[in-house]
Amino acid sequence: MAEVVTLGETMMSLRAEGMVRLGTSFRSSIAGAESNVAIGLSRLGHPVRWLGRVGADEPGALVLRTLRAEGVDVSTVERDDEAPTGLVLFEQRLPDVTRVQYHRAGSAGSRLSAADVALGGDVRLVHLTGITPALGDGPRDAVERAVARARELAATVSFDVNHRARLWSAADAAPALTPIARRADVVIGSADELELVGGVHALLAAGVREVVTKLGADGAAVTTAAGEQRAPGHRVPVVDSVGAGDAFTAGYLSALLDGLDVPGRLTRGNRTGAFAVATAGDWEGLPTRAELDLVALGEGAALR
Ligand code: KDG
Repeated sequence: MAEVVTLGETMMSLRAEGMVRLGTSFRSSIAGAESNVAIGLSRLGHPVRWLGRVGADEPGALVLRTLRAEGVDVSTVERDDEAPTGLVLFEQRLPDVTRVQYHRAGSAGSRLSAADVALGGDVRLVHLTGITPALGDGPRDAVERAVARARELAATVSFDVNHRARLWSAADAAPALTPIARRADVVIGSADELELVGGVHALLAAGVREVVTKLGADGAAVTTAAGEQRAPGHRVPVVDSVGAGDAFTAGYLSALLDGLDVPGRLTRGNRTGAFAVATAGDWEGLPTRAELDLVALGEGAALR
């Protein structure tokens, strides 16, 4: 039984080793904000299920094989033989600046619907992001259904705003994402994203229990009815910052599931975020539970 359920679109990713327009080689992997969080939670020992649609094609097989290998339950994923698995191209121009190009319009992932959302049993946490509603009416209904079902099961709902400007404008995203954010227990986002869904104080007034502001290299802040607490991030060499936000979210939610207090949640989130920044790939560098403390060892520490 999964303790955590998350849903969304996971694509095949192609990471350019040089520049696409000059001709280059690519490393293939998978990418998806929610499945990144699922892998992060799984590596930290939490039973987690990812729900979505992939094509009945080889990229779809790569998505499922990778998630299975990471211990994520994909037993309820639909293989859609009428649409392909989505594709995302990553082209890193600077350590901290990656050009992202999607080839996902009409993908299997964008054909997710409320009927695909089966939640029951021992689920304690349902994790959703603002990417899914950007994919179309069906995915938006699936998110609505997941929130409603989580409420019936008394499961915690976490919502990462994750505004993707390449998918929709802020003007379109705000009215769609604000009602979802207001119904969540935990809302996570950058300062700009939290403004997009009404701002920290409006979210708390609407009944959100905690609002987590991701501050990049400066760490994160959590605001609850009791006030704000902050924790600085770890200074690590930036290899690839894509996926760092999902890594932070996985660490934060893991600590929440473990019953840690706000400082403990921030500490774990900042650690998992640091691993992601210091490693290439969306999710490949995410730590296991045994590795979590390595960040605190400091420079030059050797594992013997
Ligand atoms: O958070 C990293 C994601 O941006 C990446 O995995 C791709 O899910 C993705 C998206 O839709 O942008």
